[in-house]
Amino acid sequence: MRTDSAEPVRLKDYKAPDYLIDSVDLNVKLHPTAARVVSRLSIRPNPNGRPDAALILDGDGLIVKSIAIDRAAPADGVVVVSPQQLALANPPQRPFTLDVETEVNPTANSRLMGLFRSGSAYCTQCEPEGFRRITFFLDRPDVLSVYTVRLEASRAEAPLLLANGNLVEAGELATGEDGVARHYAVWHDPFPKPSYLFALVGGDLGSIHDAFLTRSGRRVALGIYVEHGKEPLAAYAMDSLKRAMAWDETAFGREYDLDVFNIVAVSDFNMGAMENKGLNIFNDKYVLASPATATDADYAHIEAVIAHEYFHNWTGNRITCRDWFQLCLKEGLTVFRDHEFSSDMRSRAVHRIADVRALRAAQFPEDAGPLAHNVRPETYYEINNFYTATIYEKGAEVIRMLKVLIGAESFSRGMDLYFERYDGTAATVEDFISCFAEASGRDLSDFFRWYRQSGTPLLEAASSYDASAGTFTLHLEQSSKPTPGQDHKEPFVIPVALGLVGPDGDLPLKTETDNAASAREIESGVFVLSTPQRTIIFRDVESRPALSILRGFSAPVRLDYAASEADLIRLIARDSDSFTRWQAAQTYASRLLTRAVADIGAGKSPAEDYDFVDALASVLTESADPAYAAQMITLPSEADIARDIGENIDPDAIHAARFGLRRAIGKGLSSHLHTVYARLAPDGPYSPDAAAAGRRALRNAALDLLCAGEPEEGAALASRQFASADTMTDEIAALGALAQTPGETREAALKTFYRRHAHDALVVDKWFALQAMLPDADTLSRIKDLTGHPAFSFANPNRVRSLVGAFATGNLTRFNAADGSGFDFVVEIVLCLDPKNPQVAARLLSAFKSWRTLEPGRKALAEAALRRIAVRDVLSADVRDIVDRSLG
Ligand code: 0A1
Ligand code: ZN
Repeated sequence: MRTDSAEPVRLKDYKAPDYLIDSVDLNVKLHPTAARVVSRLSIRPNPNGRPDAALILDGDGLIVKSIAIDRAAPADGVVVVSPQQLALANPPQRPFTLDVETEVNPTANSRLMGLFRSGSAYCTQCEPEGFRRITFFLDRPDVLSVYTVRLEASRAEAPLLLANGNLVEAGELATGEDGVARHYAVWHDPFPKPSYLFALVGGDLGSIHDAFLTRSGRRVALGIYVEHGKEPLAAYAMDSLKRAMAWDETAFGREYDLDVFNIVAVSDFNMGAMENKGLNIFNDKYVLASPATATDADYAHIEAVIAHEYFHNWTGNRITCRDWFQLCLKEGLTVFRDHEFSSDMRSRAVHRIADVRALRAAQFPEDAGPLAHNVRPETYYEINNFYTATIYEKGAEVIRMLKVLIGAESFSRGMDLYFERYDGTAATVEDFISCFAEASGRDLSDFFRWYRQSGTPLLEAASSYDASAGTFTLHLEQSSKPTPGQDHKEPFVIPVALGLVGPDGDLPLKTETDNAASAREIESGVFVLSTPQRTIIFRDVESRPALSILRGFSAPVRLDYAASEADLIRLIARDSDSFTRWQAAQTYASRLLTRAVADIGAGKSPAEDYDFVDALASVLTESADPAYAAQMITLPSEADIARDIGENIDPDAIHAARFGLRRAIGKGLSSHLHTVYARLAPDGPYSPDAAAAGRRALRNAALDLLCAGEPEEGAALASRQFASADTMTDEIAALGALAQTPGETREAALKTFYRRHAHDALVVDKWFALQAMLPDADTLSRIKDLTGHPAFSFANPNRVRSLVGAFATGNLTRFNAADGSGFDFVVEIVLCLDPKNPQVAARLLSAFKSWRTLEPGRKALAEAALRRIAVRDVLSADVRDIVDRSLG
């Protein structure tokens, strides 16, 4: 719990540790309520630390049973212990050992940090500060130690005993007085690692096994452990793992380094997964899949998360972070790597669009609101709250920009240098960037502002065409609004990839400049804006071109460019860049939707636009890639529209406007949509691959529009699909389509879906989420009822996220209901969850991050709801931090 006087942790206060811990020997006796942990630490003064400093080990709620220094009981007063700290005021100034025995209660651990239970299994989560809930330690990422872990448990309760590294020994123990047959296993991890990468698992689990031969000939035994009976559901995860291992060798030259790589899936987990050395622990949502239970999106997520955690072995584990301010060093880079992997496994164009949609949905609002923070933060109160879209997704975008800026070759040399120079160390973002400066010979100090300044820059573009001179002039300006603690921003270094599109496609880029370097830069199609503004003149342009700007989304900025509607139509038809072609359709739709919201607000009915509908018709008839066409016909989300409008948001008007445009497109494109729907009917055996998934995506996008345009015919199609679907993708899409219309059919379908899948918690989560996102007026009372459903539990983070999380982040109209009922509900849940699982409570509360953009009535209600939390005397540090910053 944090008091109001708590001081933040500051980057500028970083000091090397005064002591190092070379090795850790842990002996863990698993027990449901009284697990014993005996730890032997080999400690020595750090030559780079302060001599004679006190040694203060972190703890969190630990019960101490015994302590020894160099195997002897310390004299009175030598060691001062509390549940939160173990302190030696005058530790030996030479190498010594410290033995500490602690007791913890895994069953009572509802925070799911440290040693806890998921079902009957024991598992751990130590990032960022969970190891101190197991034993006293210098629980900071720059203390690297070699771990040997002996695990002991009842054989019946936990026949499986896993820890990091390689298994060195295992065996039976004499049956104790209690008649329980016990056994043990010893694991050794030769790679020095920080405590946050420690893991153990004990339990009775099923498994699948495979092997991977690295390119230098190491045979790695692969295991995935799941609940008994679920083994076949782990096959896709195993396949993804092998592809990720092979890809990392070819794309980044990185090989796996232990003899074993294990993954354990558990159903109670705060996050997606965790990259513990050699023993990844996963939320089972990112492991288990079958065509009948997982959607295509689920398959894509499994592939990405399996790869992400595996890639951490080099970016995170072999090279770790000096301190938690450097979190993006491992997370942004690893997200960049998993995006590249998924792009290579699937359609790069479609993947880029999906990534940008996700960035705009999660990161842009963060950057525009009270929770905005740097990609490399400089202060924090609670590090748990910094596992954010900014650190992860924007962190990845920054690296992507770096690659665009210095080119693929220099980028690759920089990566090699980084691996070579920093392997085995705890590094900083400066260390990382210095490798690219060296590899490219470029000064990247201004580029570093992306790490030091928060907020999404606005890129304004204006153009003019001079027919007589044959010139096209482009003026670019950047500006950045103040963000918390940063009133003034220096210009960002923004790579702007662009092209000019004529009636038949791309035009050659010729510029009017005497400066050869600048001409080369512009003719390459990537223009670097590193000053507040710049003008480029293109010559030999025969007719007014359409500007295709920010190709591939070359920088994480907001773009303001008043393209004519005719230009947008040309880009939709002709742009050679698949991202800007899609963006042109989104921009057009967003313009129609923004106008419609204003019309609805003024009591008028929105005007229809046939040109846009015609352009989408051509997409449907001409596009060769169904997955891409699906993206093209999917309108901006309600949250996208809210962001484009930016202030004085009325979510109900946005909902009505979007529904109106969907209906207009559904009606206007009816025959095209019917044709697509019929043409893409499932044929042949199921495949999770991108091509098959793309066909399903387009067919279901067509169904969605048909249901909006022709409710009765659409519902008939959806009912048929719901009855006969043999994939979860098609089944949940049909249910979603039926759920658009309140009434008996919807309720009957919801009941059927539950009956079909009641035994599968992950599928029931989809059922919770779908209902939580219904725009109907009675959704909140439905959700309240569902919190009492036998399949729901506040103790399980997946359940909470699928019901309450989906409501707070995915139901714009009802969460922001005009009477404040949505805010009140979420606040009530946050307060009730906080004492049990503060991390999940705080995450839920961050759904309020855009409250200041709402219209005055809703804004006042949101503020009042937040204040009800803020006035509480007892809050976790996690929730206190989010509520204070949200109101700050
Ligand atoms: N490093 C993990 C994310 C993670 C962070 C904290 C956790 O604690 C509950 C769990 C996982 C990743 O990037 O996948
Ligand atoms: Zn990660």
